[in-house]
Amino acid sequence: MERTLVFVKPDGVQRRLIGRIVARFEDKGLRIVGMKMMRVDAALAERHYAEHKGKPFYAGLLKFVTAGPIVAMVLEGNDVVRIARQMLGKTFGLEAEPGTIRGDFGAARTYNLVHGSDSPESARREIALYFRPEEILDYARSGDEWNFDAAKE
Ligand code: IDP
Ligand code: MG
Repeated sequence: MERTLVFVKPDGVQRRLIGRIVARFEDKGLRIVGMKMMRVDAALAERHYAEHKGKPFYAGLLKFVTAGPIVAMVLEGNDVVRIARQMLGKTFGLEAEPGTIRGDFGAARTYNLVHGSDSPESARREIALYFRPEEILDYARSGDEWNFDAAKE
């Protein structure tokens, strides 16, 4: 099944939104197969956001994601990359639709609460940056037969 990397950014942790953000993904029926609180150091931030190097917001972005602990998750589900991105909403809370995480919890143009991989390729790359293979657990939950389409399992 497809996997994606999602994390609650430092602003989400500081604003005490960890539980409410994680609950969104649980409510959606997605399976959390890895989760940890960690600190992003400068080296990891630079690797993760390499595509943004040279952009005006790059320095601020590195400062933002390294400012405090994050809560990183690997989510699993059919089409989970697209689904998680949809749940995040547009990049900034002041544009994101109500009903999305960014749309419901934020109104800023820099702090945007959550990260989500933007493609299956990015997800593979990013999961490997944040998680060791043994930190990702292969398991089923009782009731998963009602969450995931049998044909796609
Ligand atoms: P995404 O997180 O919605 O995929 P990207 O364009 O990939 O958005 O940018 C990565 C991150 O860089 C954003 O989540 C945000 O934290 C930050 N960022 C992007 N554009 C800006 C900007 O114009 N000003 C400040 N920060 C930005
Ligand atoms: Mg992006």
